Amino acid sequence: SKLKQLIQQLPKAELHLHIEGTLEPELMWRLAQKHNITLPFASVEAIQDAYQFNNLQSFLDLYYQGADVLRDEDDFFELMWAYLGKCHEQNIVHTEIMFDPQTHTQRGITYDVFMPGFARAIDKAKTELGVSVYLILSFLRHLSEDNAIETLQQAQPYYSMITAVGLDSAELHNPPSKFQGVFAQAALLGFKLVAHAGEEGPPEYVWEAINLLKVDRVDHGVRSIEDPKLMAYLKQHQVPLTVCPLSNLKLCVIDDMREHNIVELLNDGLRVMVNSDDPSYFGGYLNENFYALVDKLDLTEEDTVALISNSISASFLPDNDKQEWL
Ligand code: ES4
Ligand code: ZN
Repeated sequence: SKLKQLIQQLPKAELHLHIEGTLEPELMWRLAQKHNITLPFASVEAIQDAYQFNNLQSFLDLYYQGADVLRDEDDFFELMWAYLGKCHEQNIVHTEIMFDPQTHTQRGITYDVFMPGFARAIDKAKTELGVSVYLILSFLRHLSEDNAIETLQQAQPYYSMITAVGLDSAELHNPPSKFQGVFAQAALLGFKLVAHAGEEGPPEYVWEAINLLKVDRVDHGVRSIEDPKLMAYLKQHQVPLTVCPLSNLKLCVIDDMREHNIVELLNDGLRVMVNSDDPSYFGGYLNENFYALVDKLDLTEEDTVALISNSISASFLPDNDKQEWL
């Protein structure tokens, strides 16, 4: 359709993407063979068939298991290079990518393995594809704050590659308040701040991310709609919400895409945009997330342009660079 062509053609930014969530079954299979790892799957198709989730935790279990095939620098290069190629195909001109250091350090893979792999792919994408890339170091919230502090310290040789810190993994029972100390440290080091909140967790967690962690953006935040005072605050301060439609559907945050509240949030004046989160696991990259909205919601051309313009304006690019795309 004309609207889908517009979505494909417009220059876009992606602000909520976990690099470990771009690991396609084919690459997982190939890396398992390369490293002599026995997967609990009989084929690439069996991996794909296992991607049916009831909630966030049932997904995270497979996501951490999948990431175990990433062992050497070349693996991290290949993972990053494949995603940045997708960005080029989909006219994503700028992307702010989360990576989970603890997913790797916990199994003995150190920063000096994954960071040089990422750096090589990012440099190649800048020169060969013209894609602009920022990195967000994301802490696993099911682990302790002390472990997060140690993880931030271990990243020190790579601070110049990192724009922001984030907070992901199991939201329920791991509120933002648990990470106040490490976020304060990261702010002092000059990092921008983001946190997942209001995905499965209540609006109170969004308030904590804003008031205690002092985040610049909220990842997901779709449950904010349950709290009118919070909605008024998000509108007044134009706090960006990085919404992920196919993710919300696959993790049963909603039962049907026709129930998704992204258009309501947009029409209420909130700064929302579309993102793919973990595209390999949730069945689509950025454009497919837009197409799902076009197919199931009454998304207008005006809505589409507003969502895409929000993706640029809510990025951490300097104002001069944003202007080029707005
Ligand atoms: C995640 Cl969808 C989602 N939520 C929380 N943590 C995550 N890590 C990777 N994807
Ligand atoms: Zn996420």
